Amino acid sequence: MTTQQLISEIRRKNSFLCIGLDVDIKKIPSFLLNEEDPIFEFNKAIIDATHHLAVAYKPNTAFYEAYGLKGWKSLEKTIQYLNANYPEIYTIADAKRGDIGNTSSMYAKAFFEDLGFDSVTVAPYMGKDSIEPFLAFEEKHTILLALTSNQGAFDFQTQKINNTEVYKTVLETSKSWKNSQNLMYVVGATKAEYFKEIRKIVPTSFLLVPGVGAQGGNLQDVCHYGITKDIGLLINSSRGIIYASNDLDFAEAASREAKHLQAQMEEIINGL
Ligand code: NUP
Repeated sequence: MTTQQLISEIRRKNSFLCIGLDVDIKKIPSFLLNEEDPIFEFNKAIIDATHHLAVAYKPNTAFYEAYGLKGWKSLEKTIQYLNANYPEIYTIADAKRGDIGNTSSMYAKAFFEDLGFDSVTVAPYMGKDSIEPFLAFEEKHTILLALTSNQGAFDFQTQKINNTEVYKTVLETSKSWKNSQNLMYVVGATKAEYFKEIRKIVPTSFLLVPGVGAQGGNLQDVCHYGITKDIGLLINSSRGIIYASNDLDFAEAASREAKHLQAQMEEIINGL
């Protein structure tokens, strides 16, 4: 999906919500455990109940890899279900890959060609040649970790090298890479005070913003400096939406939580 198509979908739905499909078998309703593929059935129900409120879904691959071959199958079925039934929805594989070029090209093939995701998250620290194989897929987006939502972001990302914070160097340097128009960046919602500085370096790039909901990040604070004239934000919530209930009403409860965030987004868009 192109950036323009994503922007059109955001406008059509008045939403820049991304729902995180981080499925923990211990947290899903117990009646689903009788199904042959409980994780897929859970995702399918969540997607069917929320697709009109969200523009993107983001399975974090860890939650699938943890269950081995079976988990990978659930991931494959989930992306196939999204692509077949809701092709207008943007998909993100939150896999945080990146390796020497030869290996990165196989990661890119896995997520873009084999699974058919629109984008994948990538760690920037192995540098340009580790990211180029992802950027070589011109119709896909590569989402670089810039300033993450966790406490550990202060260990390296905000430290200065040559008087510049490492996350700023990541943003600035990556802009010179081939096909850099297809880069997006991860910036945690818990770091709202950094968005002003970040927008000075990447004024129009899309930012994937996790950390709203369970991690305590605030939507309004992020939008204050983060939003652009084309919105430029995908705000992710995983646990805050998908585990709103673990009873028979789990999908409706997820939809209620998604609606709550979408309504706030609509208000913000209308106020621009
Ligand atoms: O900086 C990041 N913070 C973060 O939480 C980068 C991420 N990719 N994530 C992921 O976003 C995290 O691994 C999880 O999949 C999701 C946040 O989930 P939740 O806190 O909304 O449940």
